[in-house]
Amino acid sequence: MTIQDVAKKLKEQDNILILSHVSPDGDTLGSACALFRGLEQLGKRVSFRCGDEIPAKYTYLFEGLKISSFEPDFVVAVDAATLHLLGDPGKEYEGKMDMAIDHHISHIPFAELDYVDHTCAANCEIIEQLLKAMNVSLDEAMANAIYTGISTDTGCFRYRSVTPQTHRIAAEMMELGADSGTINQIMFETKTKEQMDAEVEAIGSIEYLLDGKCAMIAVTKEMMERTGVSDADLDPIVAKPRQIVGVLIGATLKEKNGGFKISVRTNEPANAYIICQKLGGGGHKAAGGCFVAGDLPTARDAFIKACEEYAKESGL
Ligand SMILES: [Mn+2]
Repeated sequence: MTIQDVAKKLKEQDNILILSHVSPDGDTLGSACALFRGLEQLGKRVSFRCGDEIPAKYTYLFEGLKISSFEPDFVVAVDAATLHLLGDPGKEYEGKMDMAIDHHISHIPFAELDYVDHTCAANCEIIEQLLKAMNVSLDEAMANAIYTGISTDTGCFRYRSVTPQTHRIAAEMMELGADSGTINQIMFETKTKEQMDAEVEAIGSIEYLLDGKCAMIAVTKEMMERTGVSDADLDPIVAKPRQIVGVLIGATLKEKNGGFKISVRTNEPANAYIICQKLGGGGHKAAGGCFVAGDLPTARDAFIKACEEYAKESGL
C-alpha cells in the first residue's frame, strides 16, 4: 500500500475518529492534530480520542479544535505500535479498527489497513506526506503539529533515526510558520520544580550492571507522590542513563499499574528492541519499552536477566 492509497481511502470517508496512544507524546498528538485539521479542511467530520489525559504542555496543538463525540464510520490510529497501546478506546474498537498509520519497526498489525513506514523518524513525517497526498493546503497550525512530532520523537534532532528527509520536512514546516524556538523550549528546556526534584531522586538511584555497560534508574509511585511529579513529566528522564560514558544500555524503571514500565535507550551497538522483546515489549534499535508486573525487585531482576541474556547472545 502506498501513501496515495492511504490518502484515497481517507478521502472516501466522512465521519472519522482519530486515536492517539496512551501516555501521549508529541508525535502521536502532533499526528492526530495535523490529520484532524487536514481532514476538516477537506470537509470531513472529525473527532479525536486518547485513553489518557493530555499533558498541559501540548495544549497549543489543540487550539481552535472542536472535539465533539459522534459515532464514527472510520477509525484511524496514529503512532500506535499495538492495539494495546490505544488503551480503552482501542479495546472499544478492537476488531473494528479501520486504519493504522505508524512508524515503529515493532508494529503489530491490528487494523484492516496498516500503513507502516519505519524509515520515518517520526510518525509526523508520514502525516506530512499523507496531507500532501490528500491535497490539503498545510497551514501554520498543522505545521506546528508536525514540527512538534518530529522534534519530540527525535530528541530535538539528535537521534540516529534522523534522516535528511526529517530535516527537510521540519524546515518546510518552519517555512509554513512553525514556531520551532518556542516549541523546542516548551519540550526540551522547561521543567516544573516537581520534575526537577523527581529527577534528582531518580538519578540518585542509579545502578551500574554488566561491568558498567548498563545503567539503571528507578522511579517508584511513592517517589512520584512525594515529589508531586506527573507521569508525563518523567518522560525526559529516560534519556539520562544512556548519556554516561561507556554505558550501552540505559534503563528507567517506572512504577505503573501494578508493575514497572521499563524504558530502554541504547548506544551502538546495543539493540533496545531485542532486549525489550524478551520481556514482551518492542520499539526501535535505540529506544524500546516493556512492562514487568510486580514489585521493584521483581522488575529489576527480570530486566537484568534480559540484559544478561542479550549480552551473551550478542557478545556485547
Ligand atoms: Mn512516534
